[in-house]
Amino acid sequence: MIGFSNHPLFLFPFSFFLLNMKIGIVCYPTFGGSGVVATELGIGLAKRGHEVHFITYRRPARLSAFHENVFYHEVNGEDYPLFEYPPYDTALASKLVEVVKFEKLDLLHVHYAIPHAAVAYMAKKILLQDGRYVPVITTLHGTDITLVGTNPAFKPVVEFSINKSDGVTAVSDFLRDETLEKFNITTEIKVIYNFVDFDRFRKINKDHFKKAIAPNGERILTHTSNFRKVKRVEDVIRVFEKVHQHVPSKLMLIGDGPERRQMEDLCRQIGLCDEIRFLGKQDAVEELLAISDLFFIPSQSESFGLAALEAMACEVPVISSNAGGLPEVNIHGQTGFLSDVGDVEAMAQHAITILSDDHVLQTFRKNALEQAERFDIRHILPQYEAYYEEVLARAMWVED
Ligand code: GMT
Repeated sequence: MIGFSNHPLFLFPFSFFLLNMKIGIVCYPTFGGSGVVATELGIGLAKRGHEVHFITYRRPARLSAFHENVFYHEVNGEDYPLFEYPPYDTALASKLVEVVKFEKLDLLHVHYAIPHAAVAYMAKKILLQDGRYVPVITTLHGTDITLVGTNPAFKPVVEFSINKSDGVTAVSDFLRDETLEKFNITTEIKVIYNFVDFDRFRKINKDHFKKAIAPNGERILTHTSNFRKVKRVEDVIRVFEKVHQHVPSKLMLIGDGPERRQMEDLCRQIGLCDEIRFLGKQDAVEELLAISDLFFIPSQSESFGLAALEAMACEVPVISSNAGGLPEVNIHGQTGFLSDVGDVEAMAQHAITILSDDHVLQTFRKNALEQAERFDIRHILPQYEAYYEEVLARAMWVED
């Protein structure tokens, strides 16, 4: 730690102490949870008057409309016959240097540590040569720590770049603890939970949808994910198979990914193709949650479970595994039920308990909404703003 007064360079962020900041957001632009959180955060910050610059290789999925104060900078790497894999990290670092310099950004907030934290550190060092200090905040989302980050192919760089970030946040207590346990972390990790925007996720009347999916008033059970192994979509189908024997019901599977083909085969094998709808990727997930009676998230590992929170905001109770941060979101016996990973029998019993009685279902719906309100974007977003200010203030005193 050194004081700025005796530092050889002028390490001031561009507009320190201004209420409105210029923030660079780096994320994966795809349908994954980290990209969703990053995009919604950026849009929310822009609505509060900050200037937000998204820097990534494709326009983020939830950034389709025009938003005042929001800018998008696409990273275009040069292709060259020598490259088997175009060097995205280098192209991103160069883009960060350019955008920070010319847009006069106050800070960079990178989502998902790999490779963003290391790339941002490199950009920061390059900018430092010009006497510009851009603090970097890294938000850890989940598999960057729990699955991918601990792989020896990445671990030293992930650990180094977390420790070199000016601020680090994790999306649950579980993820913070897991990071401290699995890595040699020398910096503080602040927990800022995932959030939900109630302007978008709320129970709205979509009776015509409901009739199309469940023409005879069947209960509607829902799962959304990227159909990766970690999501255990097979458990969803196995649970549904059992529930369907007791409760007239339909299952909506939303999303797409590597497991989808096998899941379609499974539905054919068990003869439930007419009861299970594969809806693929959907932009308006909230409209489908609005007609749902129960949500499944039986993941092997889940640092928070944003999909569960979005369901709860639409008054949908949750049947989940007890993995990772899910117990911080879904409260056993109140907003839904939690079971050990893979315990299909228990999950089915819990689902039947909720679905068999209208009064029970209504109580769980009400509790789910109340719990979701704790994670309202209006509570969480100011936590990010306060943290940005804290990091900016601290950045003046930190050497690198
Ligand atoms: O791994 C994924 O499923 C996607 C991943 C991501 O980073 O894109 O999602 C993670 O981040 C979300 C937003 O913070 C969390 O709500 C999810 O729980 C988390 N997924 C896992 O931990 C598996």
